[in-house]
Amino acid sequence: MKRIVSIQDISCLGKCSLTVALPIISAMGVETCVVPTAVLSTHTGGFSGFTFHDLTQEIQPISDHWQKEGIAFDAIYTGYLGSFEQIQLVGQFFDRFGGGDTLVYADPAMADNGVLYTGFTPEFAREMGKLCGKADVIVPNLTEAAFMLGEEYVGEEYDEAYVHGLLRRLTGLGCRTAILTGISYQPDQIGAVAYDAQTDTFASYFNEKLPVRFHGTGDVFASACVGALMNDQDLTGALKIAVDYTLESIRATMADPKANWYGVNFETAIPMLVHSLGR
Ligand code: PXL
Repeated sequence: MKRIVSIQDISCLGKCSLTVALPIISAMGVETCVVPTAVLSTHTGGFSGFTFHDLTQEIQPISDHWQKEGIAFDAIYTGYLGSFEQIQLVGQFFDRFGGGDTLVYADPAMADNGVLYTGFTPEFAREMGKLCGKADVIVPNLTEAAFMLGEEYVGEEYDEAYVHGLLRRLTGLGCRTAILTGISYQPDQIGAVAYDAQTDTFASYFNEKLPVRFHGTGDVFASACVGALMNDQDLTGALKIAVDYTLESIRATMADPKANWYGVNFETAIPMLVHSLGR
């Protein structure tokens, strides 16, 4: 069995970060270890008055212990990080546990729809860009990509040439592969486009675009995608599994009269995800 470690916060309620990564990656047959970087009562997208307990001081002791125990990981998956110091410590974690066959996979979860999440600055985004440069694979959306590169966010108006250029610039940060999520060239289609700088090849996969927007879909996509890569899917196969699963989670949310506003029903779509791995 393969083993991933996911480094991001735990939002106790809100269906994002670790409460999404743990069940999804585990369901895909991969051991999922965690380094919780903070405990929040909820995510920051739409709730007010949330609590935030910082766990920065735990990152180093946890990794010290694991190093003593001789633990190794098949992948390191980072998501939402709360401070410059956390970015620096996670970079050190890459130095310790990355290298060799370990896939370093970074989701710079910090922005959407042209705006940074509560508490983040353009300087923080540039620092996250440096961390992404140390990764093998990164999974930003268009907003995160623009902020990391210090470019203007283009909104909904872009074409394939722009996306391909952006992907090349993202790999210019230093990572081998960049995957852009939430790409839509046609009103009724949405998906992901990837670029592998080592082979100079693009991959893409699209499916139906529903006229809704939900919080947490980026985390659902990122978790399913790294889980698929750990199941030996190639880039195109991983994009397909992750896009289809995200769509199915959105469909399940729309079909549920008691759905929560703060996250998607990724839970009831898990059987479909496992099935898509050929199980
Ligand atoms: O979904 C990304 C995410 C993770 N963690 C926290 C967040 C968000 C997005 O808003 O607020 C705490």
